[in-house]
Amino acid sequence: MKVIKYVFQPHGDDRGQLVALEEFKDIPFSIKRVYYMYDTGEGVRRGFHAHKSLEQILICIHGSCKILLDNGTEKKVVPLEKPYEGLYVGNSMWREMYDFSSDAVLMVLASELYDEADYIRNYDEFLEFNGIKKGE
Ligand code: T46
Repeated sequence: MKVIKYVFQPHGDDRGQLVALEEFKDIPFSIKRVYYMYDTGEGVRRGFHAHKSLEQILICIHGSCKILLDNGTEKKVVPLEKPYEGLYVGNSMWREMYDFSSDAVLMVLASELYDEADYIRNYDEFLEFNGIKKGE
C-alpha cells in the first residue's frame, strides 16, 4: 500500500511559521469542507469507516496522533506529528485515528460536503465495496 504524505512549505521568519494551502496546488482536490477535532480523550479511537468517494488530507496542526490505514488487504500506521505534514486518505480506505496527545488538533481538508450516505461503517461492506472476499 502506498502512503501519500505531503510536506508543505512553511514560510518562516523571525515572527514564526505560516503554512498556506491552496486547492489543486498544495492539495490535489477542490476543498469543499474543513473540520477539525480537539480535546480528544485519552485512549479514544475514532473513525472505523471508509468513504465511497471522499478524498481528504489529514493534518495534525498541533500535538500528535496516529492514523491506521487499511485497504482491506494491508494495514499501515502513519504517525502525524508535524503541522506542515499532510496525509492523503483516498476513498475506499478504512481509517482509524488514535493515540491523540492531549493537545492534539487534527484538521481535515475534504473534497466533498458532509454526506452520511458516503460512509461505509461496516467492515464486511467495506471489503465487499473493494471487491475483497472475507478471509482473503
Ligand atoms: C473521516 C475521519 C478522518 C458533521 O456534522 N459534519 C462533518 O463534516 C463531520 C466530519 C462530522 N459531523 C458530525 C457527525 C457526527 O455526529 O460530527 C460527529 C462526529 O463525526 P464522526 O463520528 O464521523 O467523526 P470521526 O472522527 O469518526 O470521523 C471523521 C469524519 O467523519 C470522517 O469522514 O474520514 O474523521
